[in-house]
Amino acid sequence: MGRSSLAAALIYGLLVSVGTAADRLPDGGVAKATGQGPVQAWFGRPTDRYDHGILGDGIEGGSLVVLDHGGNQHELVLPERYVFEDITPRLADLDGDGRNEVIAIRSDITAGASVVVYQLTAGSLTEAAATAPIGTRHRWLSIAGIADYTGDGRLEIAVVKTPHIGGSLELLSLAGKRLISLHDPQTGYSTHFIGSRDVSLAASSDLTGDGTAELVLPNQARTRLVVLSFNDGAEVLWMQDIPARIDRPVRVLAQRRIAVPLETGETVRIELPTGLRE
Ligand SMILES: [Ca+2]
Ligand SMILES: [Ca+2]
Repeated sequence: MGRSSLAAALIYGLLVSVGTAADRLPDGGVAKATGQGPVQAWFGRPTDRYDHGILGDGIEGGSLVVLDHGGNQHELVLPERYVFEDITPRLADLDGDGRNEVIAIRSDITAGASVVVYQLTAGSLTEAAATAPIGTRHRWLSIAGIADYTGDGRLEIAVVKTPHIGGSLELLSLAGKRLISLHDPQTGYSTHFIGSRDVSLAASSDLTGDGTAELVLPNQARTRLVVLSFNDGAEVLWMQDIPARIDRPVRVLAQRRIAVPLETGETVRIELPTGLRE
């Protein structure tokens, strides 16, 4: 092969590789899980067709790619009206059948973001359930966490809708083909700020030792940390003002110990009081 045809082949190779499943979203990660069904998941076919760019750049996912427990790869390519306005998909067995679901943030270019759940059935990825889009383009939501927040042994999805303009926290449960909201929305929270590649600043962990996860998240101004329980309706267990805005995801270091990264570059360590709830 001569130099020019080699160069042409290289250029052709580059061209055909753009937007294929082999291309992972540049800043996206690979979710991994044990169990049956999808055990790895990532976003593919990067696209700039949605002019929103609140997750650090204007490049969003155009497809969802999974590896199943048998090592087979499957891809779901979104229609042009959607993008995955997300970084890394989440894998969790929401209905307790031993097979993982894939949970993602999908935005409709004209109607904004929704939570979507996919299942791998009969060798193909299919939509199991989705929330209605927020209703307006450029309106996003943050998947704040996935855990058993209610103590019934099933996982819920904690979501903060429109975290940049007055966040509204909802707890979603997969019920058949629907994602139902378990409580009245709780306002005043934010788990994302514009430009951050951290889709959620929140942490989900059993902080009280009762066997059920609590949600630890910032308030709307990101200057206060709040611990919420959903054991018996949404209940604020604890809150504390923070000396600067929360800048990166909070981390639970031990049952009552939390690390809170601030925009100043410092990380504040907080010891929760005993007796939040026994
Ligand atoms: Ca399942
Ligand atoms: Ca639950």
